[in-house]
Amino acid sequence: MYKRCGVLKTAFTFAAAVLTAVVCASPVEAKSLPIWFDAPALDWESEGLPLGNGAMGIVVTGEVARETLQLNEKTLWTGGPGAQGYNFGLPADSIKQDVAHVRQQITQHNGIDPQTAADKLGQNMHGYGHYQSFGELDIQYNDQTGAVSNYVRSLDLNQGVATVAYTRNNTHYKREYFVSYPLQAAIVKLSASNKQSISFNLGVRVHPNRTIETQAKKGVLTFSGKLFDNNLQYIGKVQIVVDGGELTENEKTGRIQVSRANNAVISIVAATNYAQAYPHYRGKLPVKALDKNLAKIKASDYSALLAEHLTDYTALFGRVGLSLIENAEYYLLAKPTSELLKQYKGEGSAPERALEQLYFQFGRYLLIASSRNGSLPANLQGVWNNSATPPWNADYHVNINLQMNYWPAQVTNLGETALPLFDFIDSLVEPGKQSAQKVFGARGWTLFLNTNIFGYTGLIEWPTAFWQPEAAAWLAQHYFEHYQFYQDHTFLTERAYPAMKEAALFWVDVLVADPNTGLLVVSPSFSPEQGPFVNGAAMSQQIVFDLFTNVVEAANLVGDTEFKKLIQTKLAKLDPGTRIGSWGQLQEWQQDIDDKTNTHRHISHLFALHPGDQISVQATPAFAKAAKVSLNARGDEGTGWSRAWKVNFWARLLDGDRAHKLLAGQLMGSTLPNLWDTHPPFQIDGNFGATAGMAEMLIQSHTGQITLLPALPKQWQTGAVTNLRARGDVEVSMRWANSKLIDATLVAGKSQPINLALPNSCISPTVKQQGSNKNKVTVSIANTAVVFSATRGELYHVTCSNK
Ligand code: FUC
Repeated sequence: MYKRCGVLKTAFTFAAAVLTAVVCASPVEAKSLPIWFDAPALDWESEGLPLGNGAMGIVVTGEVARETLQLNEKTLWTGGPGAQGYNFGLPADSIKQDVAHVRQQITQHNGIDPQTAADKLGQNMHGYGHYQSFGELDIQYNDQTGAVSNYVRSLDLNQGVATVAYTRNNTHYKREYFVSYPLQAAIVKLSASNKQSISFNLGVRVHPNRTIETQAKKGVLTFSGKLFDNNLQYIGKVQIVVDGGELTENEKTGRIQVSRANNAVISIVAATNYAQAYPHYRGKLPVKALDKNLAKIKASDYSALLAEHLTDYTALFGRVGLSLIENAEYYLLAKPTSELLKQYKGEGSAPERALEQLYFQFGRYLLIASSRNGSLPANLQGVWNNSATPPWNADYHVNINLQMNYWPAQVTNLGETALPLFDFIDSLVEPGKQSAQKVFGARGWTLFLNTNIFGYTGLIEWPTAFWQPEAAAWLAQHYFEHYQFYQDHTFLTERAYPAMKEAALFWVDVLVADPNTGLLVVSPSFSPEQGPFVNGAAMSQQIVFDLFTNVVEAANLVGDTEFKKLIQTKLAKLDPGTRIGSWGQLQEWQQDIDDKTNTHRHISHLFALHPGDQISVQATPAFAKAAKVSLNARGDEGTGWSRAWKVNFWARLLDGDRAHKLLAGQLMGSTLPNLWDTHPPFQIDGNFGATAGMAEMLIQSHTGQITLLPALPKQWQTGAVTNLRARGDVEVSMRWANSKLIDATLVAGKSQPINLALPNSCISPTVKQQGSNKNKVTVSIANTAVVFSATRGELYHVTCSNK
């Protein structure tokens, strides 16, 4: 499934960008893509360097004398079964009457306020829980005296490896960190320029909300226990293998002492007895699997462990290269990243373009590090959390946040990272059916504002956010998009369609005829996270429209004719949620009540523009114009994720300069020194949203055409990108200079007609099949649209002769 153009790193020599070169076929030497500091982190949140393998995460703060290495394992949560009062958020049966009552009140009063609705429908949360920090390694180094010089703490995105290096007492110390997906372990190597220089004392700390037993034996420190809240069991093992020196365990303190080793390899494995299985969510502690991994690590050379990690990691990360400036590495190495960020103004200078390039790839890096097959999906903080009570529980909010986490997955060619999302969605279907039944007496499945890892699909009490029954429909969009980008029919039939169909079934039962228009609407409906409870707010309608449209297409592909017909009938009667109001705006509600001065961070009524495809400049210009009016009124400020969403909106409106302005605003106003997005506080969705937005500036494929460089900002005059992905299972690489496309290469995973929309500056485009005797492919060219028939696996080279 993942093949074709070789690994191409980000540096790209523009001098060599001759027209005849094929981008895919010219890999350049791997260079580092670093986020770095010249000091240890003073603050975990803003200066820590994150590493992860989806299931586990560590944050490198790199203190010199006494290092705290913070650990995460994604299934360690309080709450859920076993926690007091946990009921999946399911309300009493009487709620069905309450829903009917609220619906009737809405119609009678033309909308009601959220507090009144929440008084009827809101529920107190019981036993919802929080994502937990797994613990901290406490490493006290013996070399405590003497000045420290040449300190560097860095994370190389090209390798997924972090390093801490410094000199003290004429010895150069180096610590190297990575989290291996193949071995499911975090690995740290401590080494030094002089022999016998590695001496330290290692222990663990955990939050006091759990029991802990520690045991130090045979070079392994085991810590295990149970969370008080829900009795979830956890176990962590820290194995130390030394070269030379002496290793002693202290049974009493549960610490391990290493003295005068030449180097040491510390490996950490961790697990809980959580299982992603409704309704109990418990399995067995996989102690044997942990021991097996530690044994493998012990039997291997460190270099082999690292090589295995690099092979695994670069296969994903290396797929897409972006170059916005020649020799970006030079600028990235010239100053610590936080300095580059401080000086950033979004003016397109060389260091700024290098930083943007880094920031784009950081989103891809974070997705690989926090979402790999077999783990839970990336939560509000990915996989990184150092608290027992993190903001918003570090959960899964589904009125934008979880969805935004996965926006870059398809277009930046990391489809595998979405697999945890699909496992998660599947695991929500069963409890979601209970909610659909309980709250609405409906078939299908649903959930509302937020969920945990224990199938919470019910309601909470927060008046201005709790009601969002469209969440399942929105999540189902990801299923269909994955199919569109990868064209995997088995995935569509076996995974995507069943969940999409159940989500649609819910709306077949729940939509009601609007008393004013007679059209089918969602009621009660609430536009996140403001305004009144109404019939048919724009976002509710647009999400259902998106789901139904996708289900019709999917039903057609899988041959479910009956259901397709049913949904088509519903679709014909559905209020599409797109109305233009008195000041030219796209209405957020059925009534024309939008306030021009409203700058709320949620821009829900533009769902149809992005991530939906109901509105586009090409197909629905009047609505696109109205969306622009709304977006201008909302302004260019916002929380981290809100700015990121706006990058995507402006890209879809084909306004690259404005998209860049939003991106610059995000870097200047919503980005921490370690490049994590801040809401505030740290919330990872904005990282993912911004990376997706940057990709959307370079390629779009939601209109049935593949549009190249649809929203290129003036700051990105020259650049190259490799192997972005378009719908239809097509990989696209491009180069451009003087803001004009030079050439592009395309490889399709299946034979199909390709419809390319080229930038206006591309005069007399040609298409050639690489390696073919034929000079040109049969193309039809109308204006700047190029249509040609692509054969599976063949490489097509498109060139422009730019004037
Ligand atoms: C939604 C947003 C908030 C925050 C929270 C986690 O409710 O409105 O801004 O991002 O999710």
